[in-house]
This record gives sequence, C-alpha cells and structure tokens, in this order.
Amino acid sequence: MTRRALISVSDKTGIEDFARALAERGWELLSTGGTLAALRAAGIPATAVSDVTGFPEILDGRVKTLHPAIHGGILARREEGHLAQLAEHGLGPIDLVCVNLYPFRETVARGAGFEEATENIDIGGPAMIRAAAKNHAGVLVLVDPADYGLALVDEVSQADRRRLAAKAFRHTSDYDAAISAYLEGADGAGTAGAGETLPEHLTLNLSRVAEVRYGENPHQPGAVYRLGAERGPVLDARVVSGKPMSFNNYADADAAWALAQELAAQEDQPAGTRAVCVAVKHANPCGVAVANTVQAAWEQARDADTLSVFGGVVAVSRPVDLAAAQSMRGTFLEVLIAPEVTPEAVEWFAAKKPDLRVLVADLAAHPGTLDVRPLAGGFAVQRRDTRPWDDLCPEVVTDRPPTEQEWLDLRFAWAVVKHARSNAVVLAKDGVTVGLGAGAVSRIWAAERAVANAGERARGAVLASEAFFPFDDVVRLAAGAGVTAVLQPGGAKRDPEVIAAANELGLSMVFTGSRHFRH
Ligand code: 93A
Repeated sequence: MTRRALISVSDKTGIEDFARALAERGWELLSTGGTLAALRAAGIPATAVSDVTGFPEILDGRVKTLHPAIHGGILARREEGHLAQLAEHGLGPIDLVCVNLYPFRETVARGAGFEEATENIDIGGPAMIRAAAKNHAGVLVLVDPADYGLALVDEVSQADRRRLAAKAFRHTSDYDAAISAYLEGADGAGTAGAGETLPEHLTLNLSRVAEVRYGENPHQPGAVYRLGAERGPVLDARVVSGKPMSFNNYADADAAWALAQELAAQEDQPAGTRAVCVAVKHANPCGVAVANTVQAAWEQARDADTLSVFGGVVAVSRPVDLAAAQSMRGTFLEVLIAPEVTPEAVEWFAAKKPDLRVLVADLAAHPGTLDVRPLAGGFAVQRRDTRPWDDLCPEVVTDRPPTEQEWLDLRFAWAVVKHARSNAVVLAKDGVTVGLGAGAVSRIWAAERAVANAGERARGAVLASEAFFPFDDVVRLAAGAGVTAVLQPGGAKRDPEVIAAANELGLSMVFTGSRHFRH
C-alpha cells in the first residue's frame, strides 16, 4: 500500500529536498496551503489536505487539518480492528507527520501586538505532532529538519521512532511554555509590585540550551536549561573565543553580569563615560570597580583582591579593546564577558589565552524575571531581586549625614552587597571595593572578613550590609578600622543602640528600609 506523509511546515527549511526524496521513494504527500504551494512550485506532486478531508480550510486557516480524516489516519493503531474502522469510513492511514509550528516566539520577539501573537498560536500543528508521537509505533513524527534524513531509510528502528516522539513532545511542550509565559507576562515583566504573587500555574518547562561536560563537580552530570520563555543575558550570550563554558562558568558569569548590569545602569555619568568591572569568584563578587576606562576598572577590580581574582570570572560594561585585553595578560581568568570585544582583542585572546572563554552579552538585556533555588526533589521560585537604588528612600539616622563622596560610595557598595551571598558586608572607597565578607553565618564574621581584607584601605571607606545589624558590634568594628559611613536596611530591635554607637563614634549611617538576602 502506498505510504502517506503529511507535510505542514511554517519553517520550510529543507522541505523541498525532503519531499522530493519521499516522492521518489513512492510516498504520497498530503499538504496544507502554503506548504502545498511551495511543493507544487518546486514540481513535487502533492495532494491538498482539503481534498483528503473533503472540507476547505476555514476561519482564515485556523481550521485546516483538524478533521477525522487526518487525525483518524494518524491515530489508528496498525492492527486489523482500527484499520477496518478507517476503511469503513473511507479513510486511510497516515504514516509520517512532518510539522513545525507557527513561529510564536519569533513573532513575539519582533515586538508584534497581542492579536498577531495570538494568531500565531498553532493549534492544528501540535495536535498532529502529539497524535503522531502517541502513535509512534506506526507513525514517524518529524519536527526538526535535522531529522529528515532519518525518514529516508527503509526501516526506521523502534528506538529512533521513540526518540523522535520524545523530541516531538518536548517541541510542543516548549511551545506551550512560551505561550503561557507570554500570557503571564513573564517575558519581560519588571520589578515585583507590592503584594504581587507568582501565578499558581507558573510555567516551568525547561528547554536545554547548553551542554556542559559535568555539573559542579566531575562526578555530577549537568546541563544548562532555559525556564519557559525566559530570556537571560548569559544564556543568550555568544562565546567568541575559548573553551566551552562549564557549569560553574555559567553560574559565575550570570552573577558577574547581573552586577555589571546593575552598576552600569546606576552610573550618573552620561551613558558610556564610565566603565564597570566586576570580578566574581564562586558566585560572589571579589573585586568591583568603576573607572574611566575598561582597563582602569579591570586593574582596580583586580588589585582590590589579587588573591581571589585568580581563576575568576570578569564582567565589564564597555567594549574590550586590545589594550584592555593585554592588561589581563598576567591573570588566570576563566571567563570574560563584555558587551563588545574588538576583533583585535578576540584575535589576541585566541592566540594568547586560548582557554579563556570570551562572551559577548547584551548589557541592556532584561536581567530575567525568575530566581530558582534548589531543594531536594524540587525548587523554590521567586521574582528576581531587581529593586533599583532609585526605589529606595534612604534615611540618614545619625547626626552627621554622608558627604557627597560617601553617598556615591554607599550606593556603589549597596549594589555590590546585594549581589553577594548572605551574610555579606562590603567596604568600598572611591568606586572600588576594598574589603568583602560574603557567605558568612554571622554578620560580625562577615564584617570581620571585610575589614581584614581591606587592612589599611579601610581608612576612609564606607560599609554596606545587605541586612540589619542585630547588635552594635559591626558599627564599633567598622569605626575602629577607620570606616566613616555605613549603610544597612535598619529595622532591628536594637536600632537605637546601633544609632547611638554610630553617633558616639562620629560615623554617618543610612537606613534603606530594604533587605537584600541572597542565600
Ligand atoms: O491554524 S492552525 O492551528 N489550524 C490547523 O488546523 C493547522 N494545521 C496545520 N494551524 C495549523 N497548521 C499549521 O500550519 C502547521 O503547524 C504549520 O506550522 C502551518 C503550515 O501552514 P502552511 O502549509 O499553510 O504554510
């Protein structure tokens, strides 16, 4: 009996060659409007689906293949009973379904309006793909041009059929995830409003975007996934030089880029006049600087902690040119991310630092909306902490207000401490971090670490803490080391004692009213 293939594709890549090859092997081709026209224009004989169903495409194409003549032909088990039923109704089996869907994601991505986006929600396509995948024992389902060649062999193995079916369900599930994320507004929503909750049916379908050799350690397999239709500046970055990214590289690059984006957006200067450099080690910032050039920012961030930057991940907010690239010569780095890397710099990296992964990412990209924390057997999900400095109402609680330079440094230190693991304390001076204590189990230990890190550089520095001080110990330690201004959320029971200590020691202190835990 002549085998029948149904071909209905929006992305027509490779379809002519494939259809011709099928026709040459004796397949009968059934096709929908646009695909049929493309095949006939290429001189490939094909039957219109409407001739099979005896029904025209209606509702501007919304209903073209949704018909028992199509779905019966796909879903019938290849056994006597089902085949007899088909025959009874004058229908025949369909043995191959080659479908790809209306370009919903692409339509949304180019800024189309709601109506156009809605029209690009494919209904008939997923129905055929799912039907064929369900009945994969008898029907081949192809959703990716890369698999077309597989169908041209005489007998496709059951293992291959099953693999294609799994891929088909993944295809439709990613597609639905993109639609629901769009409808939920998770494709670019901003800061969480007061009282906002996450939707109960939040879409957490995963699509794999990158392979990594292993997870956090070599004995753990790993991979990198996209959550629903989320965008991510690092997920979407281009690797322009170096080795493939590792699991830890992704995590660190993500942390570095998020802080670089926040600091770049915070700069008072006209766009592009100041450069930010963020060095990250094990997802914590270890040296951060704002300066007039990328090279200067990098050198200051590096010198902030020359020990920790070794093997680190570095993000910069402005293009990396040859001079900036060469200034990284003496430091072993895992990853560099920038909005642009000049061709000379790429060439230099490829020749002199072939292992360094060099990524180009979009500084203006939405930083992503969701934050996921692993739990055994699941995960906790929240909106990302994207609250900007401008949303705060900082309140000076001491007799002495901060000087102009202290304000600048406090705001800078606040951004850095927000991106460090709790408990975190940051010391900064003149747009450079001089001491960092992160991931500590008590606040005083975080402060002690930061002060010890800074050494003499603590004199005249400011201190920021991502959560309040339960006691006045941090203030006393800071003042003893020469810190002049402190920023913290406030809100502790002993705030009056903490404020009194600051006044007694001549410190200036600001409450932000906003905590930024990052566990
Ligand atoms: O509008 S639909 O949801 N209704 C249908 O019955 C239907 N059948 C196939 N979209 C439908 N399709 C889709 O049309 C396919 O998934 C494919 O993406 C597209 C191919 O249309 P054409 O052959 O006219 O270019």
